[in-house]
Amino acid sequence: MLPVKIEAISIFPEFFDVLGLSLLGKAQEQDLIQFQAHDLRAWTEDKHKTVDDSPYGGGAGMVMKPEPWGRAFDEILSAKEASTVIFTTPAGIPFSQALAQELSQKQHLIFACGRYEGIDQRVVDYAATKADVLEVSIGDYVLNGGEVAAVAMIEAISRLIPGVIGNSESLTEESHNAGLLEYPSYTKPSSWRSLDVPEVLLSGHHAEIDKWRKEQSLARTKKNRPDLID
Ligand code: 6GU
Repeated sequence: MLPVKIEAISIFPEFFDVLGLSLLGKAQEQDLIQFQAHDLRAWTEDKHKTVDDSPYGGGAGMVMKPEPWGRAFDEILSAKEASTVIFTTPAGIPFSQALAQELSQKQHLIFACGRYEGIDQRVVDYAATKADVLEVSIGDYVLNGGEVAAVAMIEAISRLIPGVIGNSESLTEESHNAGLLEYPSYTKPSSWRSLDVPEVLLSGHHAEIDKWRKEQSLARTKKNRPDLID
């Protein structure tokens, strides 16, 4: 199997250094995933490596100018392979486990990370003439840039790529939970600082344990995420 290619374009490629750690680092060593972070400034042509300018129409902040992005896509997108470009933006569609699942089936992903007040919209329109394009947000809050959001999405996507997680049971167990939050977990010791592990988990009675876990999932979901119930 060809490795899944995941690239990121950013003015702070160092944000992606963390992807060399842990499971994702191993997945790259095993050639399941090929990850590469690019510095957008490599595609500037002026002495100051300018990537932003003031917005047409006025307003606060700066907008990322289109030319460096255009050159980056011309180099990274090839006519030979199908690519999906993900623009990170708080104005995007919500990221979800379902979207992670869908993106984990792709052969080539490119995360285009905006900073400042965003990227000139023509960059998105241009990329859409060469690739599948999505504008994606990780939640209803504002980050200074898309890098941390891209790292979160890359981790969620990568662990769904076959072979990346040794124990594929952890993946099936998660999907069994369909729609509800995970039940609480415990390990040894059975008593710690006067706090005891729930008796049922020590009983070895698997039907009772399953029943208890389902109840806990439901109770936790009602408390923490009532919007998920129905
Ligand atoms: Cl993808 N980018 C930025 N800058 N802020 C965000 C976000 C993305 N998702 C939520 N907030």
